[in-house]
Amino acid sequence: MFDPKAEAMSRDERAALQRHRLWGLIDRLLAAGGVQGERLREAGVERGADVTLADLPRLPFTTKQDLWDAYPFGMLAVPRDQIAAVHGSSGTRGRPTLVAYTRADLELWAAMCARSLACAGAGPGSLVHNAYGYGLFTGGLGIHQGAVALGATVVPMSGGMTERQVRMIADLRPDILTCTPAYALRLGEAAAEAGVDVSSLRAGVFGAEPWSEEMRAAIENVLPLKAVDIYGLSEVIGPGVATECLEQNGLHVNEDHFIVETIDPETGEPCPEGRPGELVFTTPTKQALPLLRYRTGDVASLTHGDCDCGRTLVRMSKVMGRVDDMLVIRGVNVFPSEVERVLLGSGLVGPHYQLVVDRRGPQVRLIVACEPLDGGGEAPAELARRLRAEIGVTAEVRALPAGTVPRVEVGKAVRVVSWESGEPPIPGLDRPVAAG
Ligand code: DLL
Repeated sequence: MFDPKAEAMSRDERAALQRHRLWGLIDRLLAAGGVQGERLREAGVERGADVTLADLPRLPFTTKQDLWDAYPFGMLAVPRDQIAAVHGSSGTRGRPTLVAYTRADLELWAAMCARSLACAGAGPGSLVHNAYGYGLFTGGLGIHQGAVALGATVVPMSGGMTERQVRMIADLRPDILTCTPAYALRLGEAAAEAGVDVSSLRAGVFGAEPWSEEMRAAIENVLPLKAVDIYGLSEVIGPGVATECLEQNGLHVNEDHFIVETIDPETGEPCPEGRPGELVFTTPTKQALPLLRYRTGDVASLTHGDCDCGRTLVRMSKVMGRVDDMLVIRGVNVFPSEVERVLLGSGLVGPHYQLVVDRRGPQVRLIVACEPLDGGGEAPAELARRLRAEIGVTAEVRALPAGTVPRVEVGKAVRVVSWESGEPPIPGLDRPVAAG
C-alpha cells in the first residue's frame, strides 16, 4: 500500500535517513573485509561517520565483474548459513550473475515489490496474474512475494503456455497483470485471437526489458489496462527498485533503500539532473550482498520534483537501453529502443520486430525485420527513410509475413540478433524485399 511516511517524506528528511543508512553500510562493508571494504580503505574511509551523501560520487564503484570474480559467494557480507535464498540472472550475455538474500533481505524485497504493485493501484483483495518466470530469475518469485505482502491474491502462472494463461485470465478475472512487456503484447493478441474476455484487467506492471512509449501504446491497444513500468536488477534486489504510478510519468525510485546516481559512462563523473547517464545504485539496507555504487550499465535520466500521486521519491525515465546494447552502425550510435520508437510510432507495422546485425561483410549492416500491416507495399522504404531522418541510422527494412518475426513466450524479448555467417537468423530474411 502507498506508505506516505516512507514514500512522501520531504527531501531533507529522506537525505538524513539515507546518510544514516549509508554510514551503517560503510561500517558493514569495512567489517566484512571484502573487495568493497578494501577499496573504501584505499580511498581513505575508515568508518561510516566519515562520509556524507555529498561524498558518495567520490567513493569507489562496484561492477558486475566484481560479482563474477567472487562467484558464487565471495562477496557475502554475512556468513553463508544466514543466506535464505539465492537468485540470479540467466546470463544471456555470458556468465550468470548470482545474488543472495538473508531473511531480512527477502522481507525488504517483498515490501518493495508490494510498493510497486500498489503504485499500479493494486491493494489487498487484488488478484495478480503473475506471468513472470519463476526460478532463479527474480521476476516471478519477487512479484509473488510482493503480492502476498500486499495482501493480494497471486496466481503463479510463470511464463509460457499462452492459451492456458488467457483462459485463466478469463476465468479468474484478475485486475493486475505482471509480465514482460513483450509477453503482455503476446497475451493481448492471443486473447483477441481466442475471443476471450479480459476486461477485468485494470493495470499491468511490466518490466525486465527496455520498452518504449510506443510499445506502451501498442499494449494498451490490445489489453484494457494501464501499462506501468517496473525496473530492477538481481544485483540490487530484483524487481521493485523503481516503478511508475498510474500517472505514468517516470519511475519512482525507492531511494530510501536504493540510493541512485547517474554518471557519464565514459568518465564516471555525475550527470546533471535530466541528462541520461548510467544508473548507479547503493543499497544501504541490504544484508547479504550490500553494494556500494553498483554500475548497472543501464541508461536513464533522473528528475526530482513531486508527482501528482503524492510520492516525493526521485523519478527515473524509462531505461533507454544498456551501455553494452548500444549498436554502432556506420559510426552512428543507436539503442534498439530508439528503433522501436520509430517502428511502432509509424503505425505502418505490427509491434513485433527484431534487429539483425549483419556482420558477414567488411561493414556492419543493420537489418530491421518487421511485419508491415499492409503486408509489404511502401512500408519498408518509408521506415528506412524515417530511421535515417529521425535517428540518423541507415538500415535495411525487411517486410516479413505477419506472425513470422520470432515471439518470446518465456523470458526476456530478444531484440537484437547477430548474423555472423551461414543461414540468416530469421528464415526468409535473405529473400528479396517485397517492395520499397
Ligand atoms: O530483470 C528484474 C526484474 C524482473 C525487473 C521483473 C522488472 C520486472 P535481471 O534479470 O537481473 O533482473 O535483469 C536486469 O534488465 O539491468 C536492465 O538492463 C533490464 N531491465 C529490468 N527492468 C527494466 C525496465 C530483472 N523496466 C536488467 N526497463 C537491468 C528496461 C529493464 N530495462
